[in-house]
Amino acid sequence: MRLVLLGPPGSGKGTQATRLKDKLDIAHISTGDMLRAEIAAGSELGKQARSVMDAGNLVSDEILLGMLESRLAQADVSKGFILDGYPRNVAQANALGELLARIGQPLDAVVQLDVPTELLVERIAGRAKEQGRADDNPESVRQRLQVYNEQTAPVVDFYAGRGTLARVDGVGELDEVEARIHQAIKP
Ligand code: B4P
Repeated sequence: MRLVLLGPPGSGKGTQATRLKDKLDIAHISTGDMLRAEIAAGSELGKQARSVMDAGNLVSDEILLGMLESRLAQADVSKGFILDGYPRNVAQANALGELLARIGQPLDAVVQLDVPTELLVERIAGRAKEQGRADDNPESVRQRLQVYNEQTAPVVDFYAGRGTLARVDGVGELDEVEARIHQAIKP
């Protein structure tokens, strides 16, 4: 199974991807986690990404594509993968399509998690208290939501136009949302 999980910040992409990778025994590729690991390691890439992420903006397409290309070349990906956080704009969606065609691993499904904005803000505020993630402050969250509406929402239309999109209600208990995703991606 090769799956893309789409949704605004706080919609539960990371949360559900972690569950799905265990159940489906596939790789979980979170571009946000990969970038945070670069920051934690103090790499040059991490230094470039840090201020962009803290402000709630998107890191450059070029950096993301390079990162993704090397991740998709790793052995564990051959059993399938969930992409969590990529693509985040239409240029990334096109680049992903070309990359997957080149390596002969086309997508099986694209799932969009729908959650109302008030609930997104509430969930992220909850995580800010628990984990203190640098980009979970109110200003950055406002910017992340705006970036989502302007740049990532068109990606949903991109896949809807290709007939590969399933929309899933992301409101409810974690088990309920997970069950809806399994239902949506059933062959
Ligand atoms: P991400 O790490 O992808 O962060 P996110 O969009 O906020 O979603 P996340 O997956 O972490 O949260 P989730 O919804 O699971 O990106 C961070 C930054 O990295 C971006 O802003 C950007 O700068 C950069 N970046 C990443 N990918 C990029 C790309 N492709 N191009 C350019 N830049 C990129 O969960 C949020 C909270 O909700 C959690 O606390 C969770 O416990 C809670 N929650 C989840 N499901 C719930 C439910 N059903 N009920 C109640 N709470 C729930």
